[in-house]
Amino acid sequence: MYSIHSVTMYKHIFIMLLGLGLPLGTHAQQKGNVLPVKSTYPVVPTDTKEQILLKAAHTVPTANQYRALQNEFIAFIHFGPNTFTRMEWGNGMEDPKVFALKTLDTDQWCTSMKAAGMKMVIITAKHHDGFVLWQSRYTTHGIMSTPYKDGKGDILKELSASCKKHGLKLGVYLSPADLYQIENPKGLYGNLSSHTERTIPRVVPGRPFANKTTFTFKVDDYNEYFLNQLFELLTEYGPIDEVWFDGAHPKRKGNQQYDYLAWKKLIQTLAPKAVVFGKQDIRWCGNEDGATRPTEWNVIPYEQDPATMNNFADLTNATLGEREELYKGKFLHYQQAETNTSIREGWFYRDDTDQKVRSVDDVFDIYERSVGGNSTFLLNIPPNRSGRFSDEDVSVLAETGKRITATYGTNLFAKAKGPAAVLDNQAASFVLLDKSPREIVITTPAAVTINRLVLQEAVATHGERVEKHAVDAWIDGAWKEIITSTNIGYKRILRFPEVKSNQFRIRILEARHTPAISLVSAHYYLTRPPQLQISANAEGMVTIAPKENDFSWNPHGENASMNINSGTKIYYTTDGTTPTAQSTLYTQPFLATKGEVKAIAVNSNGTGSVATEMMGMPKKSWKVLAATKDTARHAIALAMDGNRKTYWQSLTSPELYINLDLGEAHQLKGFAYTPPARQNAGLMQKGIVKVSNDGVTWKEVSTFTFGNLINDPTTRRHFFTTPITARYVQLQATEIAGGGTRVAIAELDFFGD
Ligand code: FUL
Repeated sequence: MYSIHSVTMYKHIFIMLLGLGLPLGTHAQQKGNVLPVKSTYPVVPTDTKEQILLKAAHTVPTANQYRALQNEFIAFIHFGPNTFTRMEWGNGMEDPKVFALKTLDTDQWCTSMKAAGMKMVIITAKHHDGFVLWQSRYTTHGIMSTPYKDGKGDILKELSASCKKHGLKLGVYLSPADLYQIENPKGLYGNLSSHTERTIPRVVPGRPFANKTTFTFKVDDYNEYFLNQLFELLTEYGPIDEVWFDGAHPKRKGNQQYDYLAWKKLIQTLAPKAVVFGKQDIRWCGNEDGATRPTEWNVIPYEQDPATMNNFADLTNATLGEREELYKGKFLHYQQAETNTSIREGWFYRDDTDQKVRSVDDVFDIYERSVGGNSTFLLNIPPNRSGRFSDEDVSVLAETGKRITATYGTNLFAKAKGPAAVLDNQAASFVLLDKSPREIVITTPAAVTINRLVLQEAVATHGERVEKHAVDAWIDGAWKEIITSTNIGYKRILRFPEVKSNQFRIRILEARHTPAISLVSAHYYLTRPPQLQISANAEGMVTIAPKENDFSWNPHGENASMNINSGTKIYYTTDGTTPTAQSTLYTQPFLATKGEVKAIAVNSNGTGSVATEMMGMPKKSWKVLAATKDTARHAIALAMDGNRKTYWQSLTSPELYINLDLGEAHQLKGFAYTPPARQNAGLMQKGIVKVSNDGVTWKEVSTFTFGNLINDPTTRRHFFTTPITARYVQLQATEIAGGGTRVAIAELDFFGD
């Protein structure tokens, strides 16, 4: 049961909640609130758990934070000397001329970002190496000392102009860590200068500022340098909507401290609409992988008042913001998470051959988990050495944008009946679930098929309150629960196998206070039968799952295709016949130690291609009799652990071999060699197979050749002309791809009887 409200409908004078002993406020109150809303709530020692929870339920984003939440999907640009040196972290001693940029197309960046549906771009104006991308008055270590436009170029100016043209907001990353200022003899970082009064901006003859604001701060040399640069960035490049302070430090010096409160004063004066990342406004989600917490709370406990804090630690614990955590806080503070990761393996561009790009499935999945998980998705796209986004990145952005529009651009509840305040697509209107049962029923004029539901709470006026909820669909004359989930907050995207109905019900199962729901919309994601991958562990248990993206930088551990294509069914055969929807339904790993497993993925939009894998015999009773000595990190057991991501790598040796005891005699038809996918030292290009009956005397039975392993490091199979019966087998590498004197095996399989 609910009542419908809009922010202007109810203006009550706050009445103290008797019994709770909470402070009397005089603010105009929203219906559904029993306390004034604040972005930071102090907790007093006498507060009970209930009072703390109530305060948490009245902790809301500031106007700036709320605008930032509404951006949802934003871009990151890492660009600088590292783009040319192919490093992830520079050392600050690079000659600026290594930044050999000849062309730059910031319009192309913006067009691509817009196509993805991004609303803002944050650029590394200065990364840890200290090189600046703009025409700073306060250093020569930057774009002014490069050949680009004869030292007159200004990347930030070009980007800012493109952002205006394409309607994107702009943010700046200014690294507090500064290796140039550490390493150069006249560097200011950690130079032990004293804190004295300094006027910001420092006057530079012949380079006046149009903005005449000045500040006086008692700071040291490096903080003055930093403030001067912030002044330039915040006054000369149009409105800046986010200032990004990274916490990483490749090196430190002189116990350099940062006077963040001075930086904050400057930011709040010059860019009053900007949010600050890494400080009071926005926090790091805790990883760079694109991993998300299943429940992301934006109301966070603090030991001190964030308004006066100078240092903000990273908050990486999984239970952040849960009830038990809140009870420990001295302040409750609204601080949203940004889920930041890169579209490429690494933050900086390296190349278009080895550096992999995330698949569309992966980016779309992270989008749904982050934006639909109460956080903002900050995706890095590193421009290449021609000053452009590479083609693959452009196409992934475009395709992701298409999927977002195709899915979320159409609301299948547009013509539905139900509480108007949640169906009107207006964030300001909401439904208060202040009576039992706390539920919302929505009826569509005709049945709709959906597999996504979007829910939003009125966080700006009522904070985040829902802790647990469920969705039902009316099917065959009864309510059927289709999904349950935890919090909602700014936005929750629910994903479930498709369901067809004309009636849906949202039930709030647990909440911190009266829930205020501002939006419910329904969507259909066109699922695509994913490409499948069949794999077996050392015991021969076979798993069939959507193929994982070949992207090995900071793995997030999610199976993107599985996540976004829920409702897909997998069917398989083990007798070599082509599987159909009538074949065995895959529900759990099964044993198969010979022959071929074939599988298909089927959903309402079709059938995917057939995946085939030849199954090897179980490896659990194998023993290594002798082999070339292995490296400590890549032990020989990794060649037979059923995991193709791990590998054996030997030391260099004139003899590269492995002698195996298969436990008992088998009739062997052949073997499969899976080389390591990610490193190419030791790939077996040619070799000999020998067998033995005692493990001592060996007889050569076959030779093999595998071509093009470096470019195509996929599993290779070799079959013997006639089956061989043996208990002991030796594989000897006689030629390594690209030369070399070590051998590497990710997985070895023998095909037997
Ligand atoms: C990290 C930095 O060290 C990386 O280079 C990158 O800028 C990333 C976004 O933040 O802390």
